[in-house]
Amino acid sequence: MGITRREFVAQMGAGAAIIVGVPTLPTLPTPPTDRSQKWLILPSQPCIRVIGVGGAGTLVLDRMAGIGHAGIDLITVDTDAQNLRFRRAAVKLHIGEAVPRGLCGGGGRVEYGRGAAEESRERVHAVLEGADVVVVVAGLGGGTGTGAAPVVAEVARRLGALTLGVVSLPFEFEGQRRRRQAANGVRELADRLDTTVVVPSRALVPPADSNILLSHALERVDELMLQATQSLTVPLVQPGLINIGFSDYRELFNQSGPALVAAAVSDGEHRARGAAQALLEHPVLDGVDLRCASAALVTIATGMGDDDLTIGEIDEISTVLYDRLREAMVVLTNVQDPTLGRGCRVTLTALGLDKVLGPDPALC
Ligand SMILES: Nc1nc2c(ncn2[C@@H]2O[C@H](COP(=O)(O)OP(=O)(O)OP(=O)(O)O)[C@@H](O)[C@H]2O)c(=O)[nH]1
Ligand SMILES: [Mg+2]
Repeated sequence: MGITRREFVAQMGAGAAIIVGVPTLPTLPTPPTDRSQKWLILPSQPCIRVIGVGGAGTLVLDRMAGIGHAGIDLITVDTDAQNLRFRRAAVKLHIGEAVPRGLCGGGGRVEYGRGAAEESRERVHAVLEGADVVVVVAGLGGGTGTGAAPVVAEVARRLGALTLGVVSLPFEFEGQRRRRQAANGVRELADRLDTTVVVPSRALVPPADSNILLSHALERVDELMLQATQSLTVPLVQPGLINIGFSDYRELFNQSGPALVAAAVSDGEHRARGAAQALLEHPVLDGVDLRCASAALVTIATGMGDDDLTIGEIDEISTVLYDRLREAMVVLTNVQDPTLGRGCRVTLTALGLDKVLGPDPALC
């Protein structure tokens, strides 16, 4: 049996715990048969679970946990028990205990990550059961994320969840072996995910920027993976005035294939147009013909959400972006992000980019 929302909330309240077995779950009460009793019918909200796999995936989830989005369940999965110990997600799943080297990660070996996830399939199943949407987050190139993420995606898909991925590709300097492993990983994931958002790390550090510290470069990757994960999930749990219903959402992401994400922030008088224009200059979109996108999700975030976004600003953003997206089906959403103050952030997830990214991801 899977984990209910109630159990997630209980886990959060009690502080995070490493799950070592399939949990026993509380059973929900049956509806009253006596007509004198009344049930309060609340609009049902889809169950969204974000699952970070391996070192990079679990770090991105830490950032999400720091923001604290109500209604999104966070799960971290790793072969590295030490890493899990420091992560903040409500549910932590240590995989591969029975595989030799069980406590300290996969050491870059994809077979190890895959074997660990296979051995723990039942527990992965238990933490994902009941989810309507599963977002798998991982840095590709290493052992655990690359090996285990496809197994996690397969479990989620078999459970009938809309299964999305946010994955990073390695930097150039990480070497050919990691890049090859990542390229294989993307191919394996593509067969199991409805939509795979790819974050090409090396595009985030253009040659002119080579003096950047490694830690800052990694932060850029973390940040874009976070924006991607948020834009796939937050509009569903925090509806703004420009809303997306679950059926539209499902249609948008169902078997949409490879995707790219870019985000930009601007403030001042023309913050909306400024953010949209900066977004199109994002290095990830350099050389990408957005006319190839079959669809796109545009998320507009402002400090006060609905109380802080004008029709004129929405118009400005759509005018700038529609010009580049042309025929794509575009869905607009807006969310609140108090950290933006008076600023405005626009995030674009361009879907169906088979011609740009597959089948051999040239960006690896
Ligand atoms: N965004 C981000 N990416 C990282 C970070 N560290 C490593 N990566 C990227 O993610 C890839 C996989 O690294 P990890 O996630 O550490 O590896 P793992 O999946 O835990 O695999 P093993 O440790 O080998 O079992 C690397 O090749 C890097 O490209 C980080 O701090 N942030
Ligand atoms: Mg690791």
